[in-house]
Amino acid sequence: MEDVTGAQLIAESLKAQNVEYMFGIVGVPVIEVAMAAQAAGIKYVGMRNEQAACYAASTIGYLTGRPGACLVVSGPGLIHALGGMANANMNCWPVVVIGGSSDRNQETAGAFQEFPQVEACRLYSKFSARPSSLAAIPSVIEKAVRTSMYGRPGACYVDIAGDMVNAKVERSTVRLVSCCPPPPVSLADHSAITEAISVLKAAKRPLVIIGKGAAYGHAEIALKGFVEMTGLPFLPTPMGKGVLPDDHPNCVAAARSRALLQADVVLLLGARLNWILHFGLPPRFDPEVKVIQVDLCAEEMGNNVRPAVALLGDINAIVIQLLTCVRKDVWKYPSDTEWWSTLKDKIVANAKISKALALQSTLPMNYYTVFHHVSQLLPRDCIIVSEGANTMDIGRTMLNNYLPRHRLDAGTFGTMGVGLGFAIAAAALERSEKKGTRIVCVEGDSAFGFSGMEVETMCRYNLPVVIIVVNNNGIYSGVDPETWKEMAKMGDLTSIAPPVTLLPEARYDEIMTAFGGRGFLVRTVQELCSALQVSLNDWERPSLLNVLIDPSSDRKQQEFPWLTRANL
Ligand code: TPP
Repeated sequence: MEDVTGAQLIAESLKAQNVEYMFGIVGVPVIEVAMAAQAAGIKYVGMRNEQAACYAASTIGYLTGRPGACLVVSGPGLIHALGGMANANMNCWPVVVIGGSSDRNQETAGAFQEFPQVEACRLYSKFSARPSSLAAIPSVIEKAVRTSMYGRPGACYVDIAGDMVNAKVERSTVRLVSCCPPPPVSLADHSAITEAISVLKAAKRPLVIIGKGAAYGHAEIALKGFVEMTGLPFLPTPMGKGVLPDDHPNCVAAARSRALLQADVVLLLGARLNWILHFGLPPRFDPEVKVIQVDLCAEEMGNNVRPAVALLGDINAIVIQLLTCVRKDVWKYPSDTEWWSTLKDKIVANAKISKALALQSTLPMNYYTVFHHVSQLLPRDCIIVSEGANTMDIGRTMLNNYLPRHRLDAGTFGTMGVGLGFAIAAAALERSEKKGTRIVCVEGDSAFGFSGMEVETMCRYNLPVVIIVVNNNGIYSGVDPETWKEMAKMGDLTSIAPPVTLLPEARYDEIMTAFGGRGFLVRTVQELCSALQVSLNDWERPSLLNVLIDPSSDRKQQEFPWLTRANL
């Protein structure tokens, strides 16, 4: 007869559900859970903050379609993870958080790190529960994994009381639940498909918007067929970038505002009409725009704009339905329309402005110069992780993606601090898949600071992430070292330093060298290119390029007043 502990049951249940990665921080009462996970064949990555651990675990969910696990201790450990759960839920990425909690016989007595964890997680998750016994663990874990993936994906929480971790039952009395299959695929109603095609055919200024739902739904092959067959212009959302390559002739990302403003029919694929798409409303959209909304979540239909046609179901399956329908009709949107000329003219004009800024040779460099040169050196198949305000916004327009699920950024929740956790998860996956994918993390200096200690995690596991900190000495902007010194002479900096400022020319590169990675201080184009080349050639350890730019560098002049910074 053999006994099995609560820790082992959690680990084996996760493994039975094909959960391959666990990110976390151990302590009482979960250290045995991490050890059991490794014994069960789950890869365990010890992180430096639970928030970053949860960002990492949810990235595994987004990239593979199966959740990663995040392991946290009770009270403060779980509370740190809530940020990651909220971010995953907002992004619709599957993740399962396992939280240790106080011993049951001490609950309400003021136990160590006691906190109402199951209740706290409800706001941040789709499912939050504590197994009532050791025997219930496998089914609760299966339900958490299944719920995280089915319907609209998101975060799930499983609580394990401290006294249950090392409690034992006879193995023969417990049954593991077999692996739950991927979510069932549902198709849109056939008549709605026909209607969608007739609305598209009647459009004068059609536009396809590709969201991260299309990336998550692996719709890339069908979408390529659909866009090429129909000849329609398309626009990716930030994480929809790469579902079709940014250099595809039908991509109108460089004319984004014009495309949104003047489109009369929008085919919305796996994207929500939230702040990222300006709610689908004027002044950013035509008030008469007809939206064909494709989403796997029924409740999403009609948010902010009533759709002309609602196609409910799996995005890949629906794009195949649409493609089958247009193939029968042999319909193509003409390439010589006024709409295409408007979009193409705008693309050329915008590219000219960006190029002029990129080729400025003054020092310190501006954002455009940095991104122009970085983009020349990045491999086409690299994963670009990006966060910051200007850094992310300008980076999105200057750094192309060519493959789906190869762009990870602050996302629907606009969360700063996600980058290093995302990069660690992507690098851990690359380590086992060995596809030769470089993970490049483009960070604002403020954004980097939120999870900066995770460079130790990268160094500890030899994860060869390349971090580029675009350092403008502040949040949105900063001041130069001389101005900072003058301010310090004038009085207490807490009274006079602009709240956006950070330490001028902070040596973020030395954080990386402190742990054994490569660090570079970069001021010129030449230094940038040589440091990036060296870093991209190193598969053994991480690198950090601390790129000092003009603290007053900004986005190029915007045509519309609403395009000045609003949200991030
Ligand atoms: N805290 C969190 C968790 N998320 C946020 N979005 C913010 C604060 C507010 N915020 C938006 S962007 C940003 C901050 C703090 C940082 C922008 O500075 P940086 O990363 O240096 O990029 P830059 O715009 O300077 O290029």
